[in-house]
Amino acid sequence: MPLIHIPKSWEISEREVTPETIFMNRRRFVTSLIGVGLGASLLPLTGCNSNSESISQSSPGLNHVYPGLTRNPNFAQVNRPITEEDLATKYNNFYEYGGTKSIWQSAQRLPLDNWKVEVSGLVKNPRIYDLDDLEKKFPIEERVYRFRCVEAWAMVVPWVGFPMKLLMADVEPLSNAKFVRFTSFYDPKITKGPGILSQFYPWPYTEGLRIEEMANDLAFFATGIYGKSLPKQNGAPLRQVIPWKYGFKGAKSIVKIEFVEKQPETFWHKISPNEYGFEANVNPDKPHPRWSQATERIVGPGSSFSWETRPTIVYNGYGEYVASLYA
Ligand SMILES: Nc1nc2c(c(=O)[nH]1)N[C@H]1C(S)=C(S)[C@@H](COP(=O)(O)O)O[C@H]1N2
Ligand SMILES: [Mo]
Repeated sequence: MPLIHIPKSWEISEREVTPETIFMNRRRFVTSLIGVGLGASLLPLTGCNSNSESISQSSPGLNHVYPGLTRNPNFAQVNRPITEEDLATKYNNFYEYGGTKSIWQSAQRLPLDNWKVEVSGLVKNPRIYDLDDLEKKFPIEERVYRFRCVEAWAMVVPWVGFPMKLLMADVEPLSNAKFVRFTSFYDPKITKGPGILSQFYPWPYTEGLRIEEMANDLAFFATGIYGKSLPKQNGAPLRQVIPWKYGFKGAKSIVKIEFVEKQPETFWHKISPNEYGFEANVNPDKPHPRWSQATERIVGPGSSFSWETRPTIVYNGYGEYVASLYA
């Protein structure tokens, strides 16, 4: 008997079959496609992923285990169970590898050898780190955080990594550095995006923070999850984790970190500024233009149709750490 329920298309709400952005831009895409002689018949390529929401069963190859890892006691309790590893590593958003939640296999194309992270811009000490440098230089710890996607699903993930403020202390931002921009790995031969329409996306994926947000205790660079190095689909080898903001604020597979004076343009914000604001703090009272943010669904086994619904918490429950940033 199959354990996994494959939902029929009529069981899935509009927001689940519609990737984070396609809806708003459908007209623009149709216009562009007609312009290049392709036409609207291609739209379902990215507009529908109806049987890909359920999670398949075999495990991805996670490798390196962190020995002697300690969980930071300040970030150990979230009053919800930790999401099963097999779910957190099989239900992903990573548009470089496709427009559905089931990209974990195609994300294995991501090449990790000789990974370098360039930190540049308005800093006293520009640096190029490799992974070894990062894991030797910064104390690696575990933190359990709530994780909330703008699409109104939520998980609890045990991240492994180090606070962003330690990297800031190493590079020493100059006084005119007001923002930071994070850039994800991009190579059009490897990261093909969710079908033909993604040629109109502003690759590479970029995200940004205010410098004070980056300096907050909670802002974290993850190198692992569940006690092991990050699987490729979760953003190996280095990703941002900003638990009081929607998930899209956390760029995966980071290759560049730049300190800048002006608020940087970012991937989703450029595609649809009304839907994906730069600040993007989790807020039950501020609906997304296409859906309410008052509740969220807890990612579980089987179809998203059956997942538990809970009220959204302002700042995803982290107001005690971050509310003063927005006073
Ligand atoms: N480079 C890159 N980073 C990304 C994304 C992406 O498509 N590309 N998706 C974002 C979104 S919308 C979410 S919700 C999280 C998903 O992280 P997860 O797959 O580990 O749950 O990654 C974020 N970081
Ligand atoms: Mo997201």
